[in-house]
Amino acid sequence: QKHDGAAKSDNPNTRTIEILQKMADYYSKTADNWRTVAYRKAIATLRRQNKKISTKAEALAIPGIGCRLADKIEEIVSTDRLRRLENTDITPEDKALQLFLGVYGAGYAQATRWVAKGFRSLEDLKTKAELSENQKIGVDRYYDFQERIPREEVGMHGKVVRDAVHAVDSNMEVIVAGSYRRGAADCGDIDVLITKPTGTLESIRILMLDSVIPKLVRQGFLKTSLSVSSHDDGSKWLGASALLGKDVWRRIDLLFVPGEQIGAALLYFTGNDIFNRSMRLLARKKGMRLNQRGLFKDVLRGPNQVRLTDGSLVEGRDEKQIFQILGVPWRPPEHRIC
Ligand code: DCP
Ligand code: MG
Ligand code: MN
Repeated sequence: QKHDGAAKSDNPNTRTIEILQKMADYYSKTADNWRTVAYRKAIATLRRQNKKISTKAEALAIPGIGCRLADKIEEIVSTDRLRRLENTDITPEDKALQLFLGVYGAGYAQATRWVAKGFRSLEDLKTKAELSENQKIGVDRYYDFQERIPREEVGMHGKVVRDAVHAVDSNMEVIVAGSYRRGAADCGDIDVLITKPTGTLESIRILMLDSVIPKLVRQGFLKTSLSVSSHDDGSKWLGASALLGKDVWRRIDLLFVPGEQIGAALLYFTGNDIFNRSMRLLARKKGMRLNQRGLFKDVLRGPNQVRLTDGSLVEGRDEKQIFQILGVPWRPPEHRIC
């Protein structure tokens, strides 16, 4: 499902990677984070091999690939498929669960509850379930949100936002991050960072919420907002957008970033999530802390690694500096898939 720039078709393990990717996609939909991470790590490792891995023993010899994954790799290579993916005895409940997991705003717990109540189709949800506002939109626009967005269209949504922002302040910057910045051929959503070198979060938020967003709504580009959970700090606006004359809604995230945090925000919102996890871990090993607001030092930790203080800001504005301070060679966005 993911088609990031670094996928190499001349890799001898392409077919294995393709099938493992399907497994990873399946597990990520079932919210099985542990397996998703294991599969994605194995895929990244296989991408780096320049000879074909055919047997369990060969797979096991590679650090980061455990016993069960090694079994699966051998099965894929010798049979050109993976039974686990083609489970023939999929029950109607399984099918409904898979369907409901695709509803925007519905997690694993919610999807399971719907199945338990006897719902089996989107029509069932529409007519019989009590849906939140977000879930209603998620059901109505189910197939829109499921579709991958071609790279070119992501760029066009970015441009609409950029033009509207520049119309009120030409010193603002609008950067499309996420998988788009990593060079992906298609994206799951549109992640837009909105910043200004001298701007505070408050000033950017006021400008966006009072002026730019209402204008984009009137223009017919922004279709709806999707409410954010209660622990939102006011630094984002999530919703849906559509290009003029096209009735296909895309998920769009507008992220408001103070100028002094743009480097850390770029790093975070470019991802991917696994790469971010490894960078955060590295910072921690060096006694620092990395998040979307900055790189911090002198973070005091108590028993069980519980953080006692925020520490002091080391770098937030410059993405390259953050790599340098962490002692990591610069990696262009296209190479940030783990
Ligand atoms: N992110 C993260 N951890 C998460 C979710 C997100 O570190 N649990 C960061 C890394 C992501 C970025 O935010 O790259 C944007 O999140 P998306 O969910 O939009 O993911 P991508 O843009 O990478 O992929 P997609 O094409 O599916 O949108
Ligand atoms: Mg994205
Ligand atoms: Mn996003």
